[in-house]
Amino acid sequence: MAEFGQVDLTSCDREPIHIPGSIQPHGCLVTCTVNDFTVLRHSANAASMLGFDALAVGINLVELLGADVIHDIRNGLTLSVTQRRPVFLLNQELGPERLFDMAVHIVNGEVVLECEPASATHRATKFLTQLHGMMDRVRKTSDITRLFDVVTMLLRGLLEYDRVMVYRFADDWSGKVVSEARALSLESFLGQHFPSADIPAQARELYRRSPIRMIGDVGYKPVPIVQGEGLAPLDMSLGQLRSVSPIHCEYLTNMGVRASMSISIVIDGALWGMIACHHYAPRVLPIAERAVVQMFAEFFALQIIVILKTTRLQVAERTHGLIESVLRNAASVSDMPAYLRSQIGRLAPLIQSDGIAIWIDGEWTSHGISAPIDVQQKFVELALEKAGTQIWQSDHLVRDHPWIAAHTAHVAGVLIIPISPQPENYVFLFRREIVQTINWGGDPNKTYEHGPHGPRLTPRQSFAIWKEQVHERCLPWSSFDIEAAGQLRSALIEVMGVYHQQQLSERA
Ligand code: BLA
Repeated sequence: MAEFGQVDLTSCDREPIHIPGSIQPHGCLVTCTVNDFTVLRHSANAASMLGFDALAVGINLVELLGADVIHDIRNGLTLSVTQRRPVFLLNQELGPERLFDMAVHIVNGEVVLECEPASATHRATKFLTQLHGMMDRVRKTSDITRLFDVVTMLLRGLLEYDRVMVYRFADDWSGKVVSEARALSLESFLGQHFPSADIPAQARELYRRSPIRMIGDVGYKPVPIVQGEGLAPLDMSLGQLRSVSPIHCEYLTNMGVRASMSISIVIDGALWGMIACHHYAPRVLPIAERAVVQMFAEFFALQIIVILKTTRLQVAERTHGLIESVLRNAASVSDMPAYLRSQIGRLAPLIQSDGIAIWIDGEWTSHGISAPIDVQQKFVELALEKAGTQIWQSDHLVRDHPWIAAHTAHVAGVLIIPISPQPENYVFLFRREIVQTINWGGDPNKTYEHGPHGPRLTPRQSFAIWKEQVHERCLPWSSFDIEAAGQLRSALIEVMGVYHQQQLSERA
């Protein structure tokens, strides 16, 4: 594995961001043994920030912190172990007039205490009083796009970051800004796509496990961790103060951003997306406020699940209704192939596409974009070879069948649905190339500064890379699309089966 802070643009995904060996300077860190609280390591700023000159590796923390604080920490640890995440202990008095918020967790049998200077009158109470109202708004919103907008608007109002976005991952781990609330003076990133490399695989895995992270000031000077001989580097995956990849700091700096915070949205155990916040001046949100935001994000994720489940049912019902209405009179139809050909325009809205074709009894009928005659035959061969009696899809025909792709430049992807019990009749759905419709939506005149890694680390360059990666591909066929295709397949196989039976008995 590479060393933290030592990677370049081609090896970002090998940077061990969980063991940076340093922290951000808006707090300090002390680790100790579970049994007797002997100090194992501490950040270089801990003694001065906490006001304990005697703090050093090997000393006992109980004497420094006092029985009351240790009691709270022990209670916190029990919760941390059962919940598998840090527990926040607010307003701990660690010395005369030294008030701290503390995050406590255990990693590899070691207690990690992270302390951030606190004030007695923080805004967490305001946050908590607003939380209920915010949750009500979320609960009442049943449209997913509207939900994203409600969430970015509410969070920007609450947190006072300059920009709050909902960033949603696609199947290939590229991402799209699906909602944004921002200061009017900023250029918009709404609707913009970014390549998977911008949040590399190990960062995504870390974010799946650890729900929130904050960078107080991208220009910070990391504070090293001092530790006893022979200790492995501290795993800071669940840490609050973890030092952040310098490459990412450079990215933010190039954008003019000074502080950021992002919260994971995890659905069914997988990272679905993030709420990403930017501020154009340094900004540290106190632990208590981060805890409230984290709770709100969990509630947001639950509402997404509710909406996705409802949508799935609605799509299935709508598909069922549409197929029903097309096939209602099918029983009395004497020429089923001719009937289905005549209904092609009504089948088209079933699944979002740019064109549909039906190949039935050796005849091709289409609606919207389609293929020239010589290519039609190739599509049928492709269907026989790849689909048979199953649904088959490609969002990248150039890769999966270069000859077809070369001869139908406007078709980038296809969904093939068998519609008879024997593999011979098919519905084809076609989609155009995705980038044909998407352009950079940010300020076209905006020029970005860049640091040692050059211009790659800017949103506009990211977008250009994403565009290159999806070149010649269509919008991927979603699980909803495949389910709808399955419903159509079952319904048509049934009517075509009956039709073929009738034909056989007529011939007999
Ligand atoms: C982390 N990259 C991140 C994070 C975001 C992004 C949101 C989470 C950290 C945070 O909260 O700030 C990406 N942020 C974006 C994008 C937008 C945005 C796309 O606002 C669009 C508007 N980053 C790169 C490249 C590399 C890279 C090219 O762009 C490496 C080759 C690395 N990004 C990178 C790393 C992290 C990261 C290593 C993890 C940072 C950490 O947590 O230590």
